[in-house]
Amino acid sequence: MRRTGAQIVWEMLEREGVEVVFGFPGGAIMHTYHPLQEYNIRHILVRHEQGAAHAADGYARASGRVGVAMATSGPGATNLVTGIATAMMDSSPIVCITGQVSVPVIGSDAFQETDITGVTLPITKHNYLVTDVNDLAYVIYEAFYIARSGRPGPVLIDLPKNVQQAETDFVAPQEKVRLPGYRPVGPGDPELVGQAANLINAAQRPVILAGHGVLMSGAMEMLKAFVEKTRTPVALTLLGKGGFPESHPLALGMMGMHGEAFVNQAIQEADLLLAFGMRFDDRVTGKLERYAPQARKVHVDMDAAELNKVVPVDVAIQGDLHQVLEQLLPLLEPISHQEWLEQIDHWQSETQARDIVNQSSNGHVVGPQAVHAIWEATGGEAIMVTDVGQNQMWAAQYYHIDQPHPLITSGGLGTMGFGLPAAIGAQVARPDEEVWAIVGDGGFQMTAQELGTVIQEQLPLRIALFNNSYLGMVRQWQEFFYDRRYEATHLVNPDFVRLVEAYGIRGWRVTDPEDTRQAIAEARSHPGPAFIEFRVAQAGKDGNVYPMVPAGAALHEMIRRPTD
Ligand SMILES: Cc1ncc(C[n+]2csc(CCOP(=O)(O)OP(=O)(O)O)c2C)c(N)n1
Repeated sequence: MRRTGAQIVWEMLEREGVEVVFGFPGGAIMHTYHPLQEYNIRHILVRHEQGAAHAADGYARASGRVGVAMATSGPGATNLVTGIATAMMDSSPIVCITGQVSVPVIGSDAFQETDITGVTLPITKHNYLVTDVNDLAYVIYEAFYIARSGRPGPVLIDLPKNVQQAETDFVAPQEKVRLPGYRPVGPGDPELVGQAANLINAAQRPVILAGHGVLMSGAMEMLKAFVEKTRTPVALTLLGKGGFPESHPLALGMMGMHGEAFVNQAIQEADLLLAFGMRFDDRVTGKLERYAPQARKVHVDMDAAELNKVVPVDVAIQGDLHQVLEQLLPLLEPISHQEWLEQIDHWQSETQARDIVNQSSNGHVVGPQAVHAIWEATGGEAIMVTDVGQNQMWAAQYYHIDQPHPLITSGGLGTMGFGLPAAIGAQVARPDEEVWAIVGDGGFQMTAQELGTVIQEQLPLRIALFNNSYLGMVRQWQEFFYDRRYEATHLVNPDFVRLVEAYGIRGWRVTDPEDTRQAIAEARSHPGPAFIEFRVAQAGKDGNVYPMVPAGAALHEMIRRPTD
């Protein structure tokens, strides 16, 4: 079979089961676009390549499959960079295909030439510059394998124009991928698993720290079995949400900088931390020197580079979490931990008394109350995507997830502008599910052009914009830690409802908290895309994210929510 490089791209994507590519064309990738009509792959034209990378990422997180983004050389490729870095930090499997100038002119500053493999070297799991069309099929095959296996991540394939044009005999790769030094892990070392079991059986005050790895390794049921046998409470990281049902009596909720105080307190007082598929990000540890000082620590992660990286542990097990839990379970003795759980309940009741959802709103629309209303209306069953900032933290705190699907949010990189395009990807991946994006007025304006994509693809997305006319999270830090100097955080905004209406999207504006439920109900029953602008409180008790661990403080030294 004679095929051009361009045809091989689509042949191989079809073979990898790719149904959709998010992209934006240009000179150096036009040859690849040309034969697209001959293949059974949907192309979604975004408005900016950053949107393509985030959409591929959102697609990957919502589907568990590899997301694909395509862009031209130079500015097209560099526009992908933020999305690639976002996917890298959150271990999201995407493959990005970029056009490149022809091989003979590489290095000559040809028109729209950027060394994108050089640029993305530290933010991809792997990348390729393909200089020979005979290598192309295997490179794509290997790229998908690398993206989805082991600890997933982004892979970039840079494809010079003459390689797209060149012809060769196409043979689909059949052999197993073999990469020296790259071995996605299986079970843990039985000796270490035994040591972990001894610590677990001896613990009086254990806490599980459940991270993204629980979902990624499909260990949700195993974790539940572990928790129920050992009556060990579970704290979740931001990306761990969905790995353990939040309505479970042993679910504590989110830990860390904006975790509830009782959760952080439990971690600080624990005598054993079981870190399952998480990486001790500084947002979850607070000051390291004073992190969980009495606790022995067991860490299970598939990536050896995470073990003993920031928190030295007593037992470090490299392995696939699902398999390690399977090994551990028969070694564990049933325990009730009655006293410990009662202690945590006591701390929790004090937190509940401060919960904003139970407080009067003083006439403001209050972010957490709006999230709570969306959670109630959807039964927590919608796929929730967030942007970054206060909106993100309120969504994490108040949108409880019981199903094994993630909160789709930029955790590691904290990328403003992620929300809308990632929600597009999630909606494309799950066309029959209700998908919500919660965004702030700042981050929304970083990628708002993707409203055009929403309309062109007629995606029934629900967007909740929390408008506080500020870069809210930064304004909050200025209020708490920078003498209330509100430098460079006030935003003069457009009329957002008119903006979305200009795109042909139905919009609602909520200024009175009494209208919250009605607007959500109307937006949910609207057949096409729907947008609600909530004019939320700008500051103070109703406008800040509580509780909060100040940067540099220990995890339990939280700024607590003021009470009425
Ligand atoms: C691309 C990018 N630039 C800057 C920041 C720093 N930052 C974090 S939160 C935030 C404010 C976000 O404001 P907004 O989108 O209005 O959301 P809010 O916090 O008000 O909910 C900023 C500027 C970031 N995370 N990402």
